[in-house]
Amino acid sequence: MKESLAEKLRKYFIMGTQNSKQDPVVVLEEAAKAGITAFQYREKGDNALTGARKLELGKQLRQICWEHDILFFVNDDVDLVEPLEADGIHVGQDDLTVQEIRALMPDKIIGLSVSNVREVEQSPIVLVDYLGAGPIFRTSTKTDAKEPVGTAWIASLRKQFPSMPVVGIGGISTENAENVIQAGADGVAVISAITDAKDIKRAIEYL
Ligand code: TZP
Ligand code: MG
Repeated sequence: MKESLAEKLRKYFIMGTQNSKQDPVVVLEEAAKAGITAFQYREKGDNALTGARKLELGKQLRQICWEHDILFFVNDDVDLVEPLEADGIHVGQDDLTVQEIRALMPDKIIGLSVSNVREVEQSPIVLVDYLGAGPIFRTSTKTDAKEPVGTAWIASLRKQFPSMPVVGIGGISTENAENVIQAGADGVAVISAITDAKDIKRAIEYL
């Protein structure tokens, strides 16, 4: 890989079947052509795919990422990392611990969500490869999202961890993405800014 991890996290698209009225394969194809740099496969909620169907869709999405040199992450599901040959896994505070995942996968990229100082203090940051910071702005995509923390949280993490890749997440749009980068983030992680875009190509250009 020529670019650094931080550079490869610049435009980070997250999606599962719950996020898109269109076929996720079609949406990811379009997003990949338009220049996303990372992708996270995140099946969540009541109608989320499981088992063989989750794996099957994952393979299709994974293939697109290979073809376009896009980093491919799995959300939470450690059992899917090897079958999909994912580059890494992203976890939150309530998932399998970073210590457990690192022990299982010494060479995979691990991303961890942190929303406040307490979560940072209780996390083994040295075992993590990048941080997801948020929700930065209010979002209706994640029903159990915490209160927005604003771009100040990015600035705070950047100061505490000068060389740790940080991506902002939550309510990030073509209008406010620049503020997130200005605050010190290496990238923006988005769902609806892409899945709900009238023009995906244009949206990604402006992120
Ligand atoms: N984690 C924190 S906010 C969020 C996740 C997965 C949802 C982001 O969705 P959107 O549509 O980009 O606000
Ligand atoms: Mg999780």
